[in-house]
Amino acid sequence: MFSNKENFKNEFKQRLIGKTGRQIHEVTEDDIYAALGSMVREQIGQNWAATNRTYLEHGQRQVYYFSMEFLIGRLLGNNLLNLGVLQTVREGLGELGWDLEDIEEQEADAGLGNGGLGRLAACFLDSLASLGYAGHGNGIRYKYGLFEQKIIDGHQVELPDYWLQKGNVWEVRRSDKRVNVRFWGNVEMREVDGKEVFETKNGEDVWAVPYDVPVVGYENSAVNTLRLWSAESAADPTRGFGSPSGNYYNFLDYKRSVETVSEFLYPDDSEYAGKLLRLKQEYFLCSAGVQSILRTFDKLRLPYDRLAEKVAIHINDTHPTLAIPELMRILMDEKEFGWDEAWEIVTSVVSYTNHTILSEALETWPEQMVRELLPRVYMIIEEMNRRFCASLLEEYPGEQDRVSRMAIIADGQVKMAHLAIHGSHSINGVAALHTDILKKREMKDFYELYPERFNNKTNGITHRRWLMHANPSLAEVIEGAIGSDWKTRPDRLNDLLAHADDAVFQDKIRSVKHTNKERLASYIYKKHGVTVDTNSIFDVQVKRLHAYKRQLLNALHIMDLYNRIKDNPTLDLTPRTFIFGAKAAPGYYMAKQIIKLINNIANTVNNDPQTKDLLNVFFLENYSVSLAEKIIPAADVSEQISTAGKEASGTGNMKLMMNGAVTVGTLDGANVEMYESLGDEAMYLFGLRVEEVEKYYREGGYSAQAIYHEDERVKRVLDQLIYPGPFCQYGQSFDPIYHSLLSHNDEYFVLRDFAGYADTQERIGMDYRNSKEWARKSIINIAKSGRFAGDRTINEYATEIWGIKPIFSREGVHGTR
Ligand code: 26Q
Repeated sequence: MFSNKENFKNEFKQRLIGKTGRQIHEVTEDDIYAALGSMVREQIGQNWAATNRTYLEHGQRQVYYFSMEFLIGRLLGNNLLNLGVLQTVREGLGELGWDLEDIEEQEADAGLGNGGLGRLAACFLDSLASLGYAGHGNGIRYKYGLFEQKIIDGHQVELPDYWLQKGNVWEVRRSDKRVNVRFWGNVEMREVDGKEVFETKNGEDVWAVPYDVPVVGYENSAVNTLRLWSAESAADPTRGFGSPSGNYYNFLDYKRSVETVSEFLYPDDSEYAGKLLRLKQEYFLCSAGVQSILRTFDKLRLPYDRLAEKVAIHINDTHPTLAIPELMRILMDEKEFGWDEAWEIVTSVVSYTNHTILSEALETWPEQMVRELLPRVYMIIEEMNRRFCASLLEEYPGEQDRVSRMAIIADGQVKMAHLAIHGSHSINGVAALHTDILKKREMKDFYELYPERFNNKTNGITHRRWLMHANPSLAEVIEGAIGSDWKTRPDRLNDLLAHADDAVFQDKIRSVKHTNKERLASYIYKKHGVTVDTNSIFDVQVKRLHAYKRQLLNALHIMDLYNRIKDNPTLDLTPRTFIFGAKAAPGYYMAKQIIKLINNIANTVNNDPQTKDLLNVFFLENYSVSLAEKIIPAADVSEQISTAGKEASGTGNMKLMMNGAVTVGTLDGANVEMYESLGDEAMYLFGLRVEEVEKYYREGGYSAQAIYHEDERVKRVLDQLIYPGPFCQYGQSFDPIYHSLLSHNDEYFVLRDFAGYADTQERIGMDYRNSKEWARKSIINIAKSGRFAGDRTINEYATEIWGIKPIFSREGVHGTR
């Protein structure tokens, strides 16, 4: 089908006509997308079946990555790239008069995630397949992904994201592989041959129906599976629905209520809220996933005590922790294992990644909710807790305090992190600093108990999507300089260092950046009707909106720049375009205020004749994977300015670095490791260090008020938050922001870091003028970004946590058992 351009064109035209029943000049871009998508899907299908057969025959351990989120974005372009037919298709379509990029735009983003954690899962799937590992995803097929964001009058408005509206060419519904998930009910115990046997009766049964999405490896013919579960009613409409007249409506109500389980993705809130439906979702994912894994394992006809040889389950944060008691339940209640043997199997199978430091975000569930919704699972958790506490008391005689701190159930809450740590053989953080904080502070007790379980796996991103696909012109320039080895060995990007001072190469890098900036500028023009100066610095902050990420620091600094220009219209500033993209959780009031503030700032600075040539601000609505692919290649400056100690890793920092943006950042998360590679010549550091932040928290001694009174510039911008003026017109005011900084003493040290940030930004503005030096910094960033490729990360997980080896390679399949 894709063997060469002519074949492709012929086959494609025929299908297009066959599929639409229209003549070639009548088809729409939608038709073209659908036809191309189904053709690519078919091509993948061949390899998909073969891959599954190979894995079964090979008999090696397979990894299942359990995650409530897979933020995969669009698949057409990436699948074409990984199949190795992108060029053929782009040219073929071009000759037929169509632009592949426009066709790609027809695909809805699969926005099944909030941000970093969900996107990481998607990057990992790409690396797993591309490195030839047998590693699959297990998630939920939400009918509605993360909300679509509109900005109306500067405010965020949320709309439902019905991404399946036009259908989804990539998924295959597998009704034959559905499994039953049971909620509620009561546990009955019987004695059979002197053994206690448990069964849940009168429960509510829900079908979990899998929709499989192929995950295509890069030019290695491997196709792994992302299995997404959808909830369907398992009830028989002819039975048990009240009075004869009420049956039908009762049934429909019931059906709808059951199907809400996979209806929508919960937005990540700043504080953890224990919602029943979310708990249902988590159990639904875990129970369906575990059952499906065991079915596959059954094909091997091996005893269950060998499960861990063949299966690894990795849980993405604590959200899928119920996989632990669920696997215990099945092993004991259905496979007749005793507690100790089952426990040994479970802990050998499961490993866990932590992604959060913020204690208010740690997941806990009311004990009673778990007991009622999942009675048998609750019994198992209770027994785990009993045994765990008893063993702790033995380990630490007399230390009742420590035991209470570490308990899995305490104060009427089930603590998911404790459950996850106790039930896993490996616990990892996502950047060196983060893992360190887990060991020394957040999970200190557990680290003392299980030191061998803790390890670090610094995050990484897929260079295939974030460089080769999102920034093809940069990929081409890189290839021109160092060949194409880096495409399968991203660490080889390092070879670019030899070209950092090469004036011709610098020119090429600059010109690629400029082209990308023009592309983004035309997007902005379409959206905002404003012409952007592409010679200005494109300064980008794109990420979820959170207080700790400090979009507010960036915003206050822009207000200050505005003030300085107004005071001195001839101020010598390098023109800048500040670009924001961020969704706020719908219930996160402060975050929404910050969005409104940024939009007010944009309105003022973009329209003031004195500032508009020096300062522009754009808040681009609906930040998503596909918008990221447009923004990131165009960035000159990358804002990674979280309060030190708060950002577990960050991954946007890596994407921007790989695309040649220069970071202004704090020593937080993976920035620390970026700085180790880049040093001061290629990265701009500022702000408090973690130890200083901790010291302030411990000892007090920070006064936001004092800074307000001492620093005139700070005082002025803060006053502008509440008094009528350029940023608060028509009686608006940002009281809550103002008070969070002054009355509540600025929890995230925005004011404390303000001066350092402003000075650093000033330096950036001046340095940017030296275009040779700037290009050099940019090249060093690209060169050193190989360390942050997901392939490196996945190889570490594979060898150090999962104990697996690649099965597919570009040369073929590795030896069978
Ligand atoms: C939990 C319960 C109920 C509803 C929502 C949630 C929920 C959902 C998503 C809680 C947290 C999240 C997402 C967290 C997240 O994205 N963390 C980020 O993970 C990245 C990948 O490791 C890191 O790079 C970031 O530093 C970290 O913030």
